[in-house]
Amino acid sequence: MLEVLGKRSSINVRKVLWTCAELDLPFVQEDWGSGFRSTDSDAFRALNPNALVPVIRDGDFVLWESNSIVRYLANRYGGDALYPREARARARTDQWLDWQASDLNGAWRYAFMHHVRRSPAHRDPASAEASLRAWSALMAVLDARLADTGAFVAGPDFGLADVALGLSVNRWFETPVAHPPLPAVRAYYERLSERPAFRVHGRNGLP
Ligand SMILES: N[C@@H](CCC(=O)N[C@@H](CS)C(=O)NCC(=O)O)C(=O)O
Repeated sequence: MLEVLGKRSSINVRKVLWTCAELDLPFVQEDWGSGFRSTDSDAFRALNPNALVPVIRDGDFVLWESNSIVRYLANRYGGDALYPREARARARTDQWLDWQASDLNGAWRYAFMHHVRRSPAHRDPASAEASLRAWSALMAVLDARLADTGAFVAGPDFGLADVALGLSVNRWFETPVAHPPLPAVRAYYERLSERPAFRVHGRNGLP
């Protein structure tokens, strides 16, 4: 059976758990990462040299990097459901998945570590403010896109881009800062909340 290594509180592990739930895919999950089993061991690094979660094991196939994992699972087990095969539809999904992993992730990091994790290494208020400004600007980009589709990130249908960005939107609302009004993002958050798997793995009180 598919094994998911990583703690349930990690935003990147939650992408994998949510995708499995959307695909009705049976799996076993083990808590790895800070606060649980340490990933800083030769045995874990043999699975992922970055010592990060999530990692999956599917038979003898081991894979790390959350967005690559969800693509693999949808490709192998999802048919056309979450990751369309048609070239342009797939490219649109990839565009938003890559944007989440690169630009959006990079923008929020300092503000999130400052306001939520209260990290000693992220105490500088000016850096937190700059990060929040960058994060808000990208959330406005997402808001414009969602106002355009009136539904999901890649278009009218729910898919993998929503797994990555739904969790990002949840993090945005769960971060205790003043949120500029982004009506399409707010409506999207409510739309996603109609999905039982999002309520379990996404909007579950964790940032
Ligand atoms: N780009 C990686 C990032 C993975 C990552 O940063 N994972 C964090 C948890 S969200 C982690 O493993 N932190 C170290 C730990 O918890 O021990 C991915 O998307 O999978």
